[in-house]
Amino acid sequence: MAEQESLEFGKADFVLLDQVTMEHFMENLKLRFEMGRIYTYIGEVVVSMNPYKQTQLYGKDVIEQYQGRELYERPPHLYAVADAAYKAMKRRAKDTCIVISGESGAGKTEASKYIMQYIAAITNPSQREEVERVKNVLLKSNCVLEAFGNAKTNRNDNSSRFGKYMDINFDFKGDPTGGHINNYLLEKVRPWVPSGLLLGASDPRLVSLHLCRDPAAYRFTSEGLLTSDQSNFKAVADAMKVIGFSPEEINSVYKILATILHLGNVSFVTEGDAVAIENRELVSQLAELTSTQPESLLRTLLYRAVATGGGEVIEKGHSGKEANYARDACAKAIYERLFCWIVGRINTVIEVKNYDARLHGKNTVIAVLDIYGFEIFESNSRTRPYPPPPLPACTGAGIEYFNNQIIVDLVEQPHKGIISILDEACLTGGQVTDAMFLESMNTKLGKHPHYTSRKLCATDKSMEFGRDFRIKHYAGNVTYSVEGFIDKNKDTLFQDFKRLMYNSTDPVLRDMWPEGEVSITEVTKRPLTAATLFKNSMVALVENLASKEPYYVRCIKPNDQKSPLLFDAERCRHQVEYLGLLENVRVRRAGFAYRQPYDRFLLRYKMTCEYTWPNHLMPTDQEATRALIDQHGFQDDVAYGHTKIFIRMPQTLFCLEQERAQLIPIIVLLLQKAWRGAL
Ligand code: AD9
Ligand code: MG
Repeated sequence: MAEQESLEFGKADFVLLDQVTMEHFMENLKLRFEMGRIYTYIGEVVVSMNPYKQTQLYGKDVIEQYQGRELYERPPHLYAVADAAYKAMKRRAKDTCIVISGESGAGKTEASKYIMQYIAAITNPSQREEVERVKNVLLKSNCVLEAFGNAKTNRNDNSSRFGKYMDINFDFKGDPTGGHINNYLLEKVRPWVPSGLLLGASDPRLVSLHLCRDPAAYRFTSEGLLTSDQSNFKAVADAMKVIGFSPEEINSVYKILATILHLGNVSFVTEGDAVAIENRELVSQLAELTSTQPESLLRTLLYRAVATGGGEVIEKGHSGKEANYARDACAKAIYERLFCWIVGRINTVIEVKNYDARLHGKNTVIAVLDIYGFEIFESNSRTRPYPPPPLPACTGAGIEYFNNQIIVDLVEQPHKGIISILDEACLTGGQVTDAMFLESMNTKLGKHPHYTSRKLCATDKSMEFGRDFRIKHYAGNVTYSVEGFIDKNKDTLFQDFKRLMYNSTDPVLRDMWPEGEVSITEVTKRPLTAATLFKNSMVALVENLASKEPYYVRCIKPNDQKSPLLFDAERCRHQVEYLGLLENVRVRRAGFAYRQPYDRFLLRYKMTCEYTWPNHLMPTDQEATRALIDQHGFQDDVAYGHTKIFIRMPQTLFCLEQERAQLIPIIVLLLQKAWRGAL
């Protein structure tokens, strides 16, 4: 019997709830979680609970159960959504995207990997060599990107510090021919050096990198924020080889990682007005690792070149504070650019080459988006004052949509929005502080209905500090701290440093700093600020997604203890609220949740109706479908399209499924009898 019928597992689709209330929703979510049913539908949306334990849900046998099936024919699963996206792409030549959302630790990255594994498993039945190569690179790329881009946080031991958007391209046979990865918002509060990658290396390699095996010896690794351990050193090195990184490139990557670690340990002493480097031996090691001149490196750490109005260039010494700041900014920049270089390098290996659409038909795409969650509880000082995506909101019986435009405007309207105010503060020159930025927001946005701050609302004790401001998002209030906004937005990196890196004789390092070519007197145009770059990348992402048929996975974290047993009702309820899941259910119930081509519908259910079994004699499949639906009395729950039947409630499908399941053994028996009679 299909899982849907078994009440002990709760409702497999929230659309089937007796009443659409938070209480009913939560009851069903809890019951299913406790029964190990981590996936539940809302129509075609998958709600996924992080089980925090290994399950038997992803074996080869399970993959086979979902391949080529319709969504509701099997218990809810990520594989069903992956298959639906794949079918849409293959049968209808639609570009599709699977959007995976949820907060940190909710299971987005795991879900994206299962989806990719599913697609890899069901494609290339004829084992074409080139397709196998592409699939292998796509799968291995996860391992490399995670090693370089994930970190241990208190919310997730393997937290992605970057959002990942991956396109997988398919040929007319439905086999992967290539792909493209975009990464967003790499976390740069500090460089996360995957020291396991280094410290698991062989002794000779460590010696050549001037490293010791003890993470505590390095400022950037001493606080235990690492995910990569020694055991995955080899896995990552192997993955890089499979992807096609040359031994020289891998060598450069190690040297660059070592550079970041050593750079973090450079310390400064102030002697009168002058600033000097305390541990000078590091300078020559750094010069060796970066293939640059020690004198140039030393100067870059202590001075910056400034262009005067007359086109001359003078050198200005850093203060102690500036030197510390510049050192960390450089380390972060190296880390970020290394990561982007790795992504770019993977892209060159998987990019679709020589695809001739005239010969092979349209090149279609499935995109998978895993972008890290909206961290609603944390005081959030990232330059990321972004609203969650627009979600439908409901009032009474009618359905209205919350117009998120007001929040979007608050954040990004030219001249008036938060980003503009931030950019303006950063570009005025002189000593601008976070407090001045907050003051400026208070003046300009004080009357905005979705903005408030501690200063504007002094009685509100939930905003702890004077530096807090708050945006009233659709999903709820989010308090941000302005601390660090200015620095992060300026992303100050001195041109001297870029030039030094560009002049390195290490080709990888040089590749990472193309703008280092520009001389100091030519640098007149201000670079775009971090917030503006981020906004632009989000606009491009949204435009891209809008051109594709979307499928959604909403991930929920059951508790903060990473426990497989605990359903923390309060935490779950909160996520259900801000993911807008109840509204999703209402929208689904009001509309037609399921659609299926007539021929496929008949193939599956024709045995349930005397007019269609074994074959119908009507002029069209549509008429035969009507006869079947009428016989069951489901007329009110369906609509008829040109090529498809539209069904509102999953209940209708489940009834048909149930009847089919009861009839099949009888039909098999009859066939066996007939067969024996014929012998
Ligand atoms: V973050 O925004 O990158 O910080 P994610 O990506 O949402 O976060 P992730 O997928 O990394 O979370 O999941 C966190 C941990 O939960 C994993 O490391 C697993 O230990 C655990 N997890 C998540 N999904 C599953 C699953 N389907 N089966 C078993 C899971 N364990
Ligand atoms: Mg993740």
